[in-house]
Amino acid sequence: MYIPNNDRAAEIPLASAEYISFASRNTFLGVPARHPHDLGEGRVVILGAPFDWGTSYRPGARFGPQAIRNADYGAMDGYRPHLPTGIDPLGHLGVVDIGDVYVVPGQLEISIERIADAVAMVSGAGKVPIILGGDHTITWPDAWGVARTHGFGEFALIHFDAHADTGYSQNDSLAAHGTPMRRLIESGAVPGHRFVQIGLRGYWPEPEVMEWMDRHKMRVYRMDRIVDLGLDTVIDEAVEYATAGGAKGVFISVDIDVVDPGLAPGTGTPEPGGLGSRDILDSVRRLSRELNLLGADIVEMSPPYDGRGEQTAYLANRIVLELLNGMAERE
Ligand SMILES: [Mn+2]
Repeated sequence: MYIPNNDRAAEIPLASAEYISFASRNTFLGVPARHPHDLGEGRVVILGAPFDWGTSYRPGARFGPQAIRNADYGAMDGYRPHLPTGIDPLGHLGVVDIGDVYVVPGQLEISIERIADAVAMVSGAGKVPIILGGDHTITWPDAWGVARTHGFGEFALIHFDAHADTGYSQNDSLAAHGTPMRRLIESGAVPGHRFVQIGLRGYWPEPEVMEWMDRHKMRVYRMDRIVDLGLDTVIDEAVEYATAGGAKGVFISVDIDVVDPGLAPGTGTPEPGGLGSRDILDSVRRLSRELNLLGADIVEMSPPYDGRGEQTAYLANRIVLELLNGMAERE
């Protein structure tokens, strides 16, 4: 285990741009800033994990948290009344933002532990953590951190992605953006039978890995199956599956590459033929309305590859808002 040669840094699980140059400099749409040891009365805490050293191809997701927080044309006033419901989910849920985890560039293990500690701190305080990534490696510490509070094997994980992310290793590393779901299953944090994956397509992983997933009873909805069944039916089944066997709640992980790269090009491993923007927004809102959301992350948003209109950052921002709207409607 790497210990940084800096006692002050080692004590700080969270940090602003004071410590890492690519950390966010403001809060999500201007919601109140809080400190992890003083989270206040609200139900939801936003935090960033500007980590992209688990990436196998195009990097850049370290700039995701800042881009997602800022992608909006409105005032940074922490107030966003939703047209369909009239609810301002930011105010209704008392959403606050504690900034970005002090991840250490190039250091996988210490960064992962710090992310897990920060998420566990939020979860342990009875709040719902929403983590802005970062590459998909972070879902390992994100869901692991939630499991430290809510119990190993006690909740479902609904995973939107073009890729399964169940590889054993990538470039001989167990921690990488193609392996987090395998780590969660192996550790017992989220057993295979509590996984629902939506949107898989393309040319990875190989058949042996798909067989491993089958053996672990993961529920997988590939894009071709979604086209056959219709997305509404898939979400109906996901809700049913996620509550089966007494699961306490759900963690939702959205890899932005589940959306077609024509609509969301700002990502590291684009795979054509994905969901539409409307599809993902409606799906996450429905899931957080119908299920007990214990945590969520939005990952793989890579600003250097985004379009001139910053459409991927805008979409990621709205995915967070729709998740929050669903939660607010549920109450
Ligand atoms: Mn992924």
